Amino acid sequence: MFKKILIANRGEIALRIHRACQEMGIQTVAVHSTADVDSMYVKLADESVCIGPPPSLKSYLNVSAIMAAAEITDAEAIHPGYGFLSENPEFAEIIKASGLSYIGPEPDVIRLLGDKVRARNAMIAAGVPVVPGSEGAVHSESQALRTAREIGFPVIIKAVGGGGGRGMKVVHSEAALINAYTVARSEAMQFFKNENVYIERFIEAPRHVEIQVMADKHGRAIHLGERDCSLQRRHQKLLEEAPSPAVSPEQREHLGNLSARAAERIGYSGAGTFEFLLSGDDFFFMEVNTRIQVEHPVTEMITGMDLVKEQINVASGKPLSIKQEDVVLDGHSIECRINAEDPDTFIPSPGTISEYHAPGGGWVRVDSGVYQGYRIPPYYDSMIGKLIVHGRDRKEAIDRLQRALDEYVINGVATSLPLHRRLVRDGTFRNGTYDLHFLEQFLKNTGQD
Ligand code: MV4
Repeated sequence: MFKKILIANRGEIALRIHRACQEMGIQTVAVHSTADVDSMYVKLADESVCIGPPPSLKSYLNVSAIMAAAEITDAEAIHPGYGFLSENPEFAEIIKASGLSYIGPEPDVIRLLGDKVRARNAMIAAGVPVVPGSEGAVHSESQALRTAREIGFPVIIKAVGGGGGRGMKVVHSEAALINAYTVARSEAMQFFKNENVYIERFIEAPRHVEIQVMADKHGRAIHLGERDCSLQRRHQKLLEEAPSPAVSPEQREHLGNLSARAAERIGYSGAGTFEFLLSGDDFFFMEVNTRIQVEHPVTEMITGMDLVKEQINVASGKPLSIKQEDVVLDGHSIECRINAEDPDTFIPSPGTISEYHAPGGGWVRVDSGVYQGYRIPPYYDSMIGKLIVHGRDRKEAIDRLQRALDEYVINGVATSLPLHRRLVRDGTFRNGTYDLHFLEQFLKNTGQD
């Protein structure tokens, strides 16, 4: 096992990784920008290294500075967390070439899944259902038009190098296709340095359901059920839950096994998320996220497994700690993302937290790196923490969430707490029938958007 791990991230996830290391007897190295010296994760880490000024490009995305920090502290492995360098195959390659371990999949697997057309083809080969769409990238206007006619409108144009919802164009008619195709290509070039795009049939009001997979370096993968992440606004998730209120035990087992077998086929190792859209009774593969995700705690709460510890275990070469038949999904868990932002306009609200009181009691978990008197810097993502609850069933989890949200005090900055408090009292949320477009509608109806 590793003796020392460098955590190439900040905020609540850096603290989350530190805690797993602590319990495993592993020393931690925190890296931080000059804006993050006062962060909780920096205070708690065994060692810390300043890697640059506030802008991410000069600190958390600065590969040379991070490698230098690993070198001077004698770290044996690097955990990338989420965001920043977490899905960058070159970063993983440099770490391996330097004789260190990367806590995540092999660079070539990250590269394969980062190319959305190659990923889609790998899933087709593994028997995973995909949306009807173009066979690979679409290289001309006439090919775009032919493909769209074949699969039928509406269609969605996506960047081969994209993902996470960035650079997509929904097209409702032939008349709008050519212009959308041209714009999509130029935006793809601009955002992802790859102009290639592909086309899929657009699924109108689906749910976002994702399967958590964990794989070791000995060719074995298991699944840990699904999370429902349909409550989102502009591709920013606001609340996640497990299990999904829309997935039956039979669907879970089927989709879970398909995902785990696909992971084994492509030589996957570490934690991975297979993203699907659910429309009626049909599942369609979207993409694989090759990192630990923000919403991983809801899976931890219903499985009792520590996913970060398991990531570290399998990265060190150990086999999976648990067999598929020993995975038990127990009860229901919900996570609220707490952002320092205006709950109506979603404009970030950095500043000093003047009063802070986190909720407590049984089956309530708070993953956050902030404290009373902490100054939230303006340079990074506005998420300052997550409130996670567990209940024996969905109703108990929601009632507990409502109670915990009412207890939570964060003053000095605007937060998403008031929005969450309205949401947990909403009938559609409570009956579990919401889809991807529900939140946008909810914000309109409650007159706050
Ligand atoms: C889609 C879609 C409808 N039809 N693809 C956005 C994130 C990326 N993983 C895929 N996304 C979508 N792809 C087809 N063929 C709708 C979305 C989508 C979405 C998906 C998941 C979570 C939030 C979303 C919000 C808007 C659109």
